[in-house]
Amino acid sequence: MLGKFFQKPEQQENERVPPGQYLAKGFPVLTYGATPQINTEEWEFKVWGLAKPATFTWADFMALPQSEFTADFHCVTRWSKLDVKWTGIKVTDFMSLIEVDPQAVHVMEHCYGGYTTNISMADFLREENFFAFNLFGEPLPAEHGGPMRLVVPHLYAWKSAKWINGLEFLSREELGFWERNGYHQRGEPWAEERYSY
Ligand SMILES: Nc1nc2c(c(=O)[nH]1)N[C@H]1C(S)=C(S)[C@@H](COP(=O)(O)O)O[C@H]1N2
Ligand SMILES: [Mo]
Repeated sequence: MLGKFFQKPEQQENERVPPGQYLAKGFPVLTYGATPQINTEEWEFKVWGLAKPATFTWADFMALPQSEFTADFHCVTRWSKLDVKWTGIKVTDFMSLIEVDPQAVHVMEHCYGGYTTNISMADFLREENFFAFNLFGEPLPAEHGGPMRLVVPHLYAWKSAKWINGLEFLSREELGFWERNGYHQRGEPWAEERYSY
């Protein structure tokens, strides 16, 4: 694991690196399948299921408050990257635009390209979650999920859907792509919730 692509955390970084993780040099790209190429003019974002169906454009998102975020990023394949700098829109600000049925307890994140991942409402609605469109001051590159991705810092990064284009609100938990293929339903890195078996 160590060598060209990984390094042992420095002492002061140690307490920020969850068990079983190594620091990546650079920012690896982890994608299952091809990278969708979506421009902001054609980009659309939908909500459905236990929510009033609605469609949003890039301009609708850009009209929401924007902030800078610094967050640590933990991939279940054992690399972590500390202090990733993003610009984005808080999930809680976006949620003020939509009407969700109080019966909704889970959310399926949908993406261009067909990737899905599930998250509980409680994990989704956390203050620190955001939709990101800039990475280190540049427009988010397509391979990292541009033009827009979700970032959920407190869970393994497979929950941070790249090319996100929809939220399906659910009355019960359903499993997304990796969760159906053996990954943990929740994926909390400090508890090493890697696999469901
Ligand atoms: N749409 C989509 N989102 C995705 C993935 C993917 O394959 N497709 N991979 C996930 C995984 S496993 C990780 S670790 C992170 C990687 O993000 P990065 O490529 O920007 O490092 O994106 C997550 N989001
Ligand atoms: Mo990952």
